[in-house]
Amino acid sequence: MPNPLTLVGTYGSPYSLKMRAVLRYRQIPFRWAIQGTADEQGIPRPKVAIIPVLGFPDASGEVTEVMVDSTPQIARLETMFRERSLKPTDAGLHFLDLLIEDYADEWVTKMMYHYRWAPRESVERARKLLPVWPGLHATDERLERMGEYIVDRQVSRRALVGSTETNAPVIESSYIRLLEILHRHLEGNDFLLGDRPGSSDFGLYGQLSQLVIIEPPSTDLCILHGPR
Ligand SMILES: N[C@@H](CCC(=O)N[C@@H](CS)C(=O)NCC(=O)O)C(=O)O
Repeated sequence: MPNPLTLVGTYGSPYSLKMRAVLRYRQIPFRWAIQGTADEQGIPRPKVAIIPVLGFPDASGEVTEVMVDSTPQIARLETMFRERSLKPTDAGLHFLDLLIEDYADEWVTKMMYHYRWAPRESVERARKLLPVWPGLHATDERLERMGEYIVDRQVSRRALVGSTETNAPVIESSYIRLLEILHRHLEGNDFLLGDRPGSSDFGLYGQLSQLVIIEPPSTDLCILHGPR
């Protein structure tokens, strides 16, 4: 068996869960390294400090190359592994698959950020939950400080991501429309575009892994408008 890849990410990161699901579906051996823990030791830092980081080992198993950005990561995996490919064979479907993946990565992520960092109850939940994943053994005081740091940073970046009072109605109605479309579509289909998943399924899964499980307001909307 080849040396496993490494995926650095965390549970509150939609793109990390997207890539973790891709690796699992494709049955590619990998090691899951939680960002900010000792798991990350020895893994080179990427030029752009974002997660997930995909690490490639040399012949000895040491991670010597890393890359970020989930769409090119998926493309790279397509060149390395043949089995259980995500790429549709039909060119038209391939285009649609990439388009919907991009919609998930670039637009649905605004819904995710908005529902996590705008409603007070979500912010309070994230304040308690997010620090625990990298800090399971941290003291209560440290968890509190980390929660404070994360909340201050993320809430102050809301406008940068597009979550403003002006945009809120657009983001929120778009989320409900997505839920309703998925609810109807999944009644008769297992996947978005055929009988096996493509990149778009994983892109949407990553964002929804947060929206419909972690944040209370968006989870409630999901139950109301599209529980499938
Ligand atoms: N386009 C990237 C986006 C990755 C991304 O935005 N990751 C977030 C976490 S989910 C991040 O690392 N943000 C940097 C930060 O918060 O400093 C991808 O598809 O992987």
